[in-house]
Amino acid sequence: MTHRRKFLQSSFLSSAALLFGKRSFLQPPLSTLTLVDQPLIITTWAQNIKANAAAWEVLGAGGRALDAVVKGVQVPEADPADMSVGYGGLPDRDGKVTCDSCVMDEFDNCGAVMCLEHIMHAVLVAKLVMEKTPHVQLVGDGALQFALEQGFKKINMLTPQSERAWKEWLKKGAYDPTATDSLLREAGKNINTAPGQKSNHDTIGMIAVDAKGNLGGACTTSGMAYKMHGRVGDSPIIGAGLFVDNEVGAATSSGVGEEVVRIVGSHLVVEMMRQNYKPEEACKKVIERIVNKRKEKAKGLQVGFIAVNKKGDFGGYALQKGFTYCVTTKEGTKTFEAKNWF
Ligand code: SD4
Repeated sequence: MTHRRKFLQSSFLSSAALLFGKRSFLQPPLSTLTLVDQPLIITTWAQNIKANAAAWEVLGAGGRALDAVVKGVQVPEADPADMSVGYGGLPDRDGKVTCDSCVMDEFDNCGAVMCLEHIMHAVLVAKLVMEKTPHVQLVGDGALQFALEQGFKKINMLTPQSERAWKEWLKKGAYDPTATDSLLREAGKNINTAPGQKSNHDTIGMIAVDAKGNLGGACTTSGMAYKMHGRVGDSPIIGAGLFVDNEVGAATSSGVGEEVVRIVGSHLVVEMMRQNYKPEEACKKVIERIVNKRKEKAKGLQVGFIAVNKKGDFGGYALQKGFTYCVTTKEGTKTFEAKNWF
């Protein structure tokens, strides 16, 4: 899919260079500083239109892609009705809500937290890891310690609703992480359904192009329901759950994290776009990689990717039916169902 947009180039390069010249972060080559007059947000799951609306408040006002996505993904993080992201997320098998989150900007700066407990907005902690530490990833107790030092409040992330669902699950306690619950339910399949999980969407991955033509992305989740304590999926891993390359494009994923990590999925999607595949084709190539590697097993898995390139083309592709995404531009928000392999 292509969005018509005007690119205003080179005359702005020197002022852009001045603008960014004082930043301590890494800078992109000047040739990538292209001004685009139509910003765009693309987000996993059609139901995330409220998140897109929040992100658009920043992007539509000329703000930076990174700031927009960080604002947008906080919507499901704070929403107890969303049982796969942040507050009220389904817990691990020990009843602990552990969150994974990462961000990446147009300068290749990135930050992540993994297995973070007790903090509503993991994405804000990930952003501070990027901005205030010499590191990219903080994990578990160390991530929590950093968050508390930064002034975040410790809260109970397990809502009565998610606790009820977990207790229901405990009656059987069987965990076979072959596919994500809601994805397969949407696809009309009955594999690995988590009892009590009402939410019909999963991890939020949001990527955006801003008015300057720069890219940014965020991905945040409470991860696979009833996972082993300490398990980390693809979502907070730069290159797996999210990747941004300001010369090429950005991609993010939802689905069974182990399968995405195995092939460093989002990075691979971006590399496909570097080889001139359009975003949907790039996502399909990477899904094909999973199919080829996992053979029969792939039939019981769900993984979906979305991507956007520097020109504003966007698209998505999934293993199974039911993977949706939403796109916001100045013309409004549209939702799409991705094509699928099986
Ligand atoms: C994970 N990728 O923790 C996440 C879960 C997810 O749709 O996206 N579910 O593996």
